[in-house]
Amino acid sequence: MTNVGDIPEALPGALRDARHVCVLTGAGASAESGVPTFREAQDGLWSRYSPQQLATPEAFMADPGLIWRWYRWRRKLVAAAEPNPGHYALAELAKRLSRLTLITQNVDNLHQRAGSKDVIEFHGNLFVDRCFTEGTIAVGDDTQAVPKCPQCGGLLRPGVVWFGETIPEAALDESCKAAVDCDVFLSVGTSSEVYPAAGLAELAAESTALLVEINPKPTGSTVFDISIAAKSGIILPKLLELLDD
Ligand code: BV8
Repeated sequence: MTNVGDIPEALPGALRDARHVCVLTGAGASAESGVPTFREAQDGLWSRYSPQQLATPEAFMADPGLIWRWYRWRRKLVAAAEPNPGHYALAELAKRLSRLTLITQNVDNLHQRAGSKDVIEFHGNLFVDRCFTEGTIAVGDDTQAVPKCPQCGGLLRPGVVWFGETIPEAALDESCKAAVDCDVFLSVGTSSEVYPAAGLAELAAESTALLVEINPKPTGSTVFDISIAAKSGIILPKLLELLDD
């Protein structure tokens, strides 16, 4: 059922009565903060690249300098962005509902900056550096075009999960458990194209959960009971308001 822009009457009550709500966010949840979504054309210098080409270990090994320039451009852009009303509403929902698990595909730290706690970072974090060889978190010299690992002297890389890389085990395990256990699965601002993140909704669909997606555009996913065709920065604060009605 697609509701254009409005919230089905049963949804606030379903959230209020839920023992456990699982929320998965994607790049669309940060769109109203001015952070380009993953598949939107990138602007300027980066417009000739597809993020999927750049966000890979192969691209990093081929030209670590290029990849560091891209991530540093994104760090600057995201650091200048502010959480939007959708981020704040999710942080508040977690305080008001019995139990809310927040899983994000985003690497922009905006949920944490909006006050969300225990965020499961399914694809890592843009602001963390890791040793490319050891995988350990490290702090390099940011003045270097390609920072080096202070422990082993190897290359440092951004602490995100690239295409072709596995999801951090704890994040994957905790996310699957929440998807299976939840009474409501709320997907916010994702095209549901990237796996295994997109598989979490399919996991929830195998149980008795109510599945809801919030996205102004239709996604290819067929597992959702309710699709709200609207922006998350509009709908999530409205949902919060309706909780008390
Ligand atoms: C892996 C970090 C095992 C980096 C990212 C099946 C099973 C397993 C794997 C695969 C599979 N099929 C294919 C694969 C491989 C691949 C994959 O899924 N490819 C896709 C392209 C088909 N998956 C992997 O490689 C994953 N690893 O599975 O390991 C393995 C190992 C080897 C070989 C095989 C398997 C790792 C994937 C992680 C990649 N890293 N990010 C970085 O950021 O630099 S993914 C990247 O895509 C971002 O994290 C982004 O969040 C994520 C998903 O995209 P979305 O968030 O949905 O963003 P998108 O732009 O697509 O959509 C935004 C949506 O928002 C739109 O629908 C739009 O309408 C909506 N929107 C816009 N404005 C708003 C809005 N919504 C609400 N409000 C608004 N205002």
